[in-house]
Amino acid sequence: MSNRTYEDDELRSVLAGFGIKDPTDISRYGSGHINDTFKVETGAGTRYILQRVTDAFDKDILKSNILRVTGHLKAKGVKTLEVLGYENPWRVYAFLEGYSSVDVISEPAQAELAAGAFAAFQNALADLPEPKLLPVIPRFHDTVDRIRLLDEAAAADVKGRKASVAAELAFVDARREEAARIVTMMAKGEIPERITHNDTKINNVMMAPDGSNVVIDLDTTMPGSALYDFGDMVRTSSAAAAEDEKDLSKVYSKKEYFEALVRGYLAQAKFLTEAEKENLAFSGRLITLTIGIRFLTDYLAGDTYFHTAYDGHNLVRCRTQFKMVESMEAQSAEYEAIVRRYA
Ligand code: ADP
Ligand code: GN1
Ligand code: MG
Repeated sequence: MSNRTYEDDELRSVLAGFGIKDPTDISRYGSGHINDTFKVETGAGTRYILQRVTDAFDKDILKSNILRVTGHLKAKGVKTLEVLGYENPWRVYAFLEGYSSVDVISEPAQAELAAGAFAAFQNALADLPEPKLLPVIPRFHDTVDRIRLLDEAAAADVKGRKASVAAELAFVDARREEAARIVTMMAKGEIPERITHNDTKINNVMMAPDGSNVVIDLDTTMPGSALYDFGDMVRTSSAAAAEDEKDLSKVYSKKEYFEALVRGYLAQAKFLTEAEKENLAFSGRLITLTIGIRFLTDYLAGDTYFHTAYDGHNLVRCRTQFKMVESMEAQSAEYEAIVRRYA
């Protein structure tokens, strides 16, 4: 998955530094786009997750945030990632035995469970003691700023790809105005800042057969909006197909999954204000547009941020996101009605 390769010796010496001296197998793991993740098997049978964190993050802020967030959750008895060692840029987590994640949902119950898990996560962090968590990446979900970065990448056109994405650039152009809605409301104080996860895609919650779950990928847990968390659930958990499905006829947002998300989220997110509830349905479209813009920007910039498996992968992902946006736009009235029914 990653564009970077590692020698076995390098990984073994990193593990030895963490006191893990008997690895029997070290292999690439999961389908995350950002960090380099390995599953480590040992002679004693204990398994670990070894990760090299991306250079795109402020690593000192990241380490401090992760230790504070996991420490707080653990102290409250909420099952979370167990940090066994952390020496930038490497860290080791206990392997979550008995839990698994999916990339695409296959039944509404999974969507309901994931939404409840992320709402409970936000609840559990609401009383994290001061100081505020710092952003590992500033303006992470700021759609206006993401469009500015897209404009810059298109102007620079370092790979000569701009001409081939005229339709995608026009798609963004047609939505510039609505892209500002949430950032503007937050700046005016009309939508509150909360501690949020900021990367609520479905494979960032691990589930066990008994229905218990663990929210993982805590890298972007920082001040944000609950709407961004809900929106990213809609992007990934209401999708009928994978994020990089090439056959766009298979790509759409499923109403029954959306409804399950709303049900699961509103059952637990009792903290939501009226303004937040009024923007829940819109947030799905907005975040999906934003992530599509980020894939397109990375495509224009030469695929430097997201891991890609083949040439053009980021453009495929962008097109999938924009198809999802269109699907949500077409169902907008029904989605608004679903939210009103549960709110
Ligand atoms: P990225 O930021 O690149 O998405 P993640 O932290 O989400 O990295 O990890 C990538 C994948 O590795 C996850 O989607 C999950 O499948 C798996 N994973 C991560 N942490 C653990 C863990 N502690 N136990 C088991 N699997 C894990
Ligand atoms: C990345 O880390 P991962 O693969 O769970 C990205 C998200 C995007 C997502 C798109 C830190 O998530 O913001 O929505 O890819 N994470 C970061 O699949 O940029
Ligand atoms: Mg992840």
